[in-house]
Amino acid sequence: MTEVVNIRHEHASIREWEVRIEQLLEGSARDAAVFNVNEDDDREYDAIFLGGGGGGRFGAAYLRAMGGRQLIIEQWPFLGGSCPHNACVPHHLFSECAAELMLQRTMSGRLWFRDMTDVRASIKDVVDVFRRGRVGPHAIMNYQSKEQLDLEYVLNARGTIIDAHTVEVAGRRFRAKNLVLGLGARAQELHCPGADLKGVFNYATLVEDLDYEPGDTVVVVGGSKTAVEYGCFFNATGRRTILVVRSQLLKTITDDETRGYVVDRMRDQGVEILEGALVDRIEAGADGRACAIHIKTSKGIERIATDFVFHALGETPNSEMPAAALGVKLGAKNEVLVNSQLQTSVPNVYAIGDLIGGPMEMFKARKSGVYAARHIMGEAIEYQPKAWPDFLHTHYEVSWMGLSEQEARARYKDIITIKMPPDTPDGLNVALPASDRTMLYAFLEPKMSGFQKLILDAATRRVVGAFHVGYGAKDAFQYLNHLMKQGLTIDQLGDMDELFLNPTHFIQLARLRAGNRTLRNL
Ligand code: KPC
Repeated sequence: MTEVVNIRHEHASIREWEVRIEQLLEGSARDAAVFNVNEDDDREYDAIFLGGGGGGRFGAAYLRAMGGRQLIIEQWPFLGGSCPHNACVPHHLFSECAAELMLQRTMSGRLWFRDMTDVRASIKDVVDVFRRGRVGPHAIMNYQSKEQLDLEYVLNARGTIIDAHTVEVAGRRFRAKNLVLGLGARAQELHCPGADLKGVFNYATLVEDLDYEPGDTVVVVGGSKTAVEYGCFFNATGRRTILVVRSQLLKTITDDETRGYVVDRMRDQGVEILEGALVDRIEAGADGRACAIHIKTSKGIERIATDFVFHALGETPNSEMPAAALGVKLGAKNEVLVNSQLQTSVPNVYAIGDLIGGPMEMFKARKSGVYAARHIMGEAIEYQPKAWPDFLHTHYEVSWMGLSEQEARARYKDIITIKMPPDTPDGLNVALPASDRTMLYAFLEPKMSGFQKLILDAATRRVVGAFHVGYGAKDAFQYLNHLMKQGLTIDQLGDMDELFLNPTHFIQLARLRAGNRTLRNL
């Protein structure tokens, strides 16, 4: 029988939330449902948000801010969903380690940098750092949602959909005018003999289950963002890292030249990339843990000894319950189908976030939640994720927006590019770009100092695409993308005020060319 505690009139600090969440996750209170429900409010709920990840939390917050009444029901003992628990936050931690380790290895023995020749960083230590620290962000989510956003929620108990207006949780039924489904997605399974062995991980099981130090060879299955992000971290720790990719690595970077720079630098770091390769089976050792993986390529089957296999094959929406309970229509990838008001095929039932399919990104989760809330509260809205800026991490941060050079050439008659390093006989071996956190590379290993490219339509002088490999440009791309959609020209870009060398050189390079009546490459 689930114990129920209503904390509505308690006001725990962030630190007190950390302790409570630890108890709820692992300790004495594991089975207690946490109710933060306003028993004094007799209004009907405008919406129950089933799932308190980024979508549910932002949607609920917006609806509350607009004067509505909401309830979030979340099976984990914290809000924020997979982001702080096993997805974005650990990925960013690991990617920061990858960047830091690449710098230390590149500078090894120079300046103040220690000799890194025989240094192998512990994967388990970093995972443990995350595991110990993640209740911090969890606690902030619960505190902020209750004390600052005045949200109602039920945590640590699974909600069951009864009908389009009713959810049961911890033995109690809640009714609302609308239901907003934000049930998220889960890692797709690897299907091959041995896939369930100890030593085979995905992004979620890695941070829950890793209880040994992986050996000197890591095999990553997949060619997506997640595969690359985790693979580059494993590589940076000092392990042989092999990426097994069914088709082509990082197809998501649409600009060939940028993708080439990114993949070449990964190879320089020693990442081995097997394209056109499939997993045949994973072999168990005497201890029951994976001891080798068999890879099928055009050359036949290759056996690679490893005690650590990581797979990243995409995500499957958690649509089973709403499909069974409500009959919401699903798409080909099990995503809940919604219109541009986030409405499902069932009246008064909305769906948001990863549950509605790609892009499974935080901005879409949060925005779709907010747009659903606005529609529920009577606003005429339309939302479809399109033309968003994007990024991934290798050992670098890679950011992009708009059209690749090839796409732009197919669409426009006359395309101009502005690049750093420029096309000169010296190739990449010049000390530019010299930007945020690439200054040491620029001076000591110029080839590694990044790559930047701006793509312009000469006729309108408009920016139609931009690509950046380095650090610190993600923030700029959030705003640049917005400006590009409003018709940003080279003249407007060149008239901005750059801060030092700038995370991107685009402002000053644009200024150098903006005086040309007929634009030219740079
Ligand atoms: C702590 C942090 O910003 C990462 S977790 C974000 C979850 S949420 O704010 O609900 O999107």
